Amino acid sequence: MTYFLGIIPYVLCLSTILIQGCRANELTRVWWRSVSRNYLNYSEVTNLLHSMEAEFPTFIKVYSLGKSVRQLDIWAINIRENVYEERPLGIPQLKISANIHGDESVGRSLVLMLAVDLTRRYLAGNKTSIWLLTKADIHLIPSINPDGFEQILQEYSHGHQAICEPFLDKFGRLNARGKDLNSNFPDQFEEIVQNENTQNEKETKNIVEHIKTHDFVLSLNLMGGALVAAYGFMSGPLQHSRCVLGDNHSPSLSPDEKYFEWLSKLYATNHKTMGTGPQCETKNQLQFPLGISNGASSPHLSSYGSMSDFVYLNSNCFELTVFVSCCKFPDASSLHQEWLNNARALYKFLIAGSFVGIKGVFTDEQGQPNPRAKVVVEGNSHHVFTNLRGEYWRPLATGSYRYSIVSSSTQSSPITLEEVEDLPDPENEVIEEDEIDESGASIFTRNLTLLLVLMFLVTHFK
Ligand SMILES: *[C@@H]1O[C@H](CO)[C@@H](O)[C@H](O)[C@H]1NC(C)=O
Ligand SMILES: *[C@@H]1O[C@H](CO)[C@@H](O)[C@H](O)[C@H]1NC(C)=O
Ligand SMILES: CC(=O)N[C@H]1CO[C@H](CO)[C@@H](O)[C@@H]1O
Repeated sequence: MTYFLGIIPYVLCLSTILIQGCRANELTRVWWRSVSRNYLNYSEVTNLLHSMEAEFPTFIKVYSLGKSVRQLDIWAINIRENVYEERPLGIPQLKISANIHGDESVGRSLVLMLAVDLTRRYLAGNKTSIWLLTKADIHLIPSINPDGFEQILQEYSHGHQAICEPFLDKFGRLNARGKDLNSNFPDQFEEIVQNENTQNEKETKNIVEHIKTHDFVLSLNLMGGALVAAYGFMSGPLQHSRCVLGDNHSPSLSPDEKYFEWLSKLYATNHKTMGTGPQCETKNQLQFPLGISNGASSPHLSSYGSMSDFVYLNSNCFELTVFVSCCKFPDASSLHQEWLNNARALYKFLIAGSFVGIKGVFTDEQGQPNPRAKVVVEGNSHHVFTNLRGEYWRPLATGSYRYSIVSSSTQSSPITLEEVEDLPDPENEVIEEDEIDESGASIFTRNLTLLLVLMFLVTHFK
């Protein structure tokens, strides 16, 4: 009898843990079903994100970048362990955005699926998810142009009619004032050409402000209408005159072409079909044999005033643009397959972002952070700068590099030789116990084992 009473606390504790675990499981299952089978409209997304935040406030935070022209919020989902606390020193901020053209809808769903997938895997104790949530500060922006998306969703009644002809551009591509947001950023060739379309729109201003107030290291923007990973520059000295639209586009390469090519290949080869050959049949110009291309070199990818060129040239962040589907607005029933096509590539991108080439914290002799110092890699004319906390991240492809940090206020660092290694596989990495958040749900599984062992002991040693 006394023995029986003794196990009651364990049974109660076990059932609490089981019930909590089941609830989390059931919730993520419901969320997954809704994001992977339908195009969610603005209010559905708003509700989904707020329930995710309410259920898992320790690692999900939802915020708005500001409003669109029609007063819809441009939502961002911030995912990181202890997300309510200040970002730990040295943890890079990463960003994945989509739907800058409102009709390019696959990326929007992929970003939502990624948010739910990271959550459910993290709760189930998946090593890659835990690794990412401890080693990176992830910001996901499903829709930069919510007005455009609402418009196309209304036209095509929840995706029951696919819009597959590339570059149809009939509804929803532009924002509510008829502007193309991906041509709305200041461009490096601006002085040569008058661009009346630059930097006027609310959405663009919100994005620029977001970039300036964060320390993003690597970002990915998902577009549609082709199947290719496109790297900068997206504009060249030729494209700006709008009459040049033939095949005479030439590549416009950044000083970091080697890195961008590596990153594009990482995406394309980890995508189910992107890297394996010509994809979109309709037009010859849409065939990219390896699934990668310099943006400016293709008339269908190039863009004057693009977000990705702006990001690279005006912040410490490197941005890749991936066109994720030939069909911009496929039937919603294909969304799950699109996830299967892209999931591995999206995870690889996040791993690449959490493992950036050269990184560190630059301090002066007193150990104070040294902001605005220039990180100079030999043989490369593009520089990143240390931020207010002295942190820096310099994306570089595998190889060895000589670099130094040049500061005007204090002594610069000596030239250092740094080996950039291959990407790690988090599944084989050791995560130190003290890195894992105590309130994190992976504890469910560990304590469950602990409790079962305890119960076994109690029942066998009367
Ligand atoms: C969004 O979807 C919900 C549920 O399907 C529906 O009730 C609501 O009317 C939709 N909102 C708009 C603006 O279409
Ligand atoms: C954890 O999730 C990652 C990313 O989806 C996946 O590649 C990996 O196989 C998962 N690990 C296990 C053990 O299932
Ligand atoms: C309730 C409970 O037993 N919590 C424990 C779960 O496991 C972690 C470490 O594995 C402990 O620190 C908790 O006290």
